[in-house]
Amino acid sequence: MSNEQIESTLEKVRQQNPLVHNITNVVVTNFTANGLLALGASPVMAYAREEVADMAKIAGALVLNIGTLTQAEIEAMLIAGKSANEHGVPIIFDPVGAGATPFRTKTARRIVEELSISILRGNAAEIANVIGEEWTIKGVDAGEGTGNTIELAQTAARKLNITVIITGKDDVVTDGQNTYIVHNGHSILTKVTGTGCLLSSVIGAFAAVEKDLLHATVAALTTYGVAAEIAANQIEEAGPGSFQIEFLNQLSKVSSEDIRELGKITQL
Ligand code: ATP
Ligand code: TZP
Ligand code: MG
Ligand code: MG
Repeated sequence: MSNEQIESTLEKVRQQNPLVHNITNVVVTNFTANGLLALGASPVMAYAREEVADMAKIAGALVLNIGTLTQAEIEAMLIAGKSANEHGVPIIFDPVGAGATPFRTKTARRIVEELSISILRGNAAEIANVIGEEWTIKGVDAGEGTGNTIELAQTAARKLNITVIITGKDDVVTDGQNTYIVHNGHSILTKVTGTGCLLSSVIGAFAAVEKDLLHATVAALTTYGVAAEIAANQIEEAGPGSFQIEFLNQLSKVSSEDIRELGKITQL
């Protein structure tokens, strides 16, 4: 995939301002809305069973995130997801903490079974737990598993028949046939909560404007990683508080030239 394709997809997000319906966790709600706005998308959070079907059907993408799960939210996610499926709206699923508790693991598996998910994004431990592979996990952060993340992503994509992204220092994207590694990003992303969750919603914004999901995902990951690198460079040694703010600035500013200069993608 060329940098030109990535640039034109980012341009489409900024021109079309896609509506992204998020059913996400209480930790990251504000950061997610601000990150989507900065990028040029239009965020909405809607959780009530009474309205989620109506919201999902008018959205460009639906993002489901189980970070602070409740029984009521599970019901809302299933209603919203069925409506999205009926209306051809892509669903991005972030199985935060799958494997940490039986409630999360069971729910994550239920969501991939009962809904037609387009894109699954998580750390290696979460993806392994969604498909029932061995991996370790502590809380919502990745465990110390040393398995091969490329193989794991490909296995998950083939098993579930969807696009899978495993993030970490390098990000793996695969539909089971074609696989890309996006090398962009910065370690300070791990010091701000919600950078994974916001990424899943940003992928939603790109999937709303680009039907080729591999293409949409690689474009989202590259844009996000390049913005993080520029933000980290701007704040020098200031720390995670300054980074969080500067990252929002850079999501709004990251340009075609930046992507051309800094984008680092390998196709396997
Ligand atoms: P975890 O709970 O394991 O931190 P997460 O849901 O927060 O998972 P991450 O894997 O941290 O998601 O991915 C969020 C973003 O941070 C991605 O863009 C990823 O490339 C980037 N990232 C994570 N770790 C690093 C790192 N060590 N170096 C560079 N970028 C990183
Ligand atoms: N606890 C429940 S959800 C959440 C925490 C800390 C946020 C996780 O965000 P991310 O993006 O996976 O780091
Ligand atoms: Mg992280
Ligand atoms: Mg996460």
